[in-house]
Amino acid sequence: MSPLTIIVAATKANGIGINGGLPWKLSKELKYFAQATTNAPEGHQNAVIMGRNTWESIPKKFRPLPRRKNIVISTNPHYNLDTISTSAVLAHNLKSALELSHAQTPNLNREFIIGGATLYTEAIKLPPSPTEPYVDRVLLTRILAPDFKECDVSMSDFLQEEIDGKKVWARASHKELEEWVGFGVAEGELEENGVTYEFQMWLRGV
Ligand code: FOL
Repeated sequence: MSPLTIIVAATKANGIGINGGLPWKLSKELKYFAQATTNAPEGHQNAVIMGRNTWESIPKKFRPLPRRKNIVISTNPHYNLDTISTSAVLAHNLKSALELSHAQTPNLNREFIIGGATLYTEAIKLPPSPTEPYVDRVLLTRILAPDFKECDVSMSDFLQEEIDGKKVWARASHKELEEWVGFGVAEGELEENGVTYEFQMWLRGV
């Protein structure tokens, strides 16, 4: 079964959002998000799977995110995506979202879980299986400074999880990150509007 990738930008304390949006304005970081989630071999397309709050956090004029199948999860059976585009579809739970992703995306390449906190937590809990989808990779943009202590949404600290005293997640090299995303990525500490951050990739070890 196809692996899933989480993509997220988070502070060192795992803050990811405030007031229904992102805590920072990092245009190059968002370009990286767009490129990493869009890039696919000729004739193929990726899917981005998100919770309803994340869908609503994307400015109306930018959604559905172009050149990607957008799958939005809401448990509300009457939720209206409010778009005429067929590239956005509604699912009512993660399992059906993954089924829809395959059913609705001919030439499906990769599937990304793009948030928010509730969906990250649910996706990370899918147990590794040879036949069922599970998260084996995290594209993390670590926001190094400032702290953004005012964040009102945080992701769980799953990268620090241990089983039998052994870390579940291991950081990959920058070269591995570039090879996987398929384009050149700035390395080390980057700066935009006084915010410093770093592009990282983490892989499930066990
Ligand atoms: N992961 C990372 N690394 N950074 C993020 O900002 C991020 N944001 C979300 C999920 N994972 C992330 C959820 N929030 C857009 C806006 C908010 C958002 C996700 C995407 C958005 O407007 N994306 C456009 C913008 C491209 C651009 O400005 O160049 C896109 O086409 O992807």
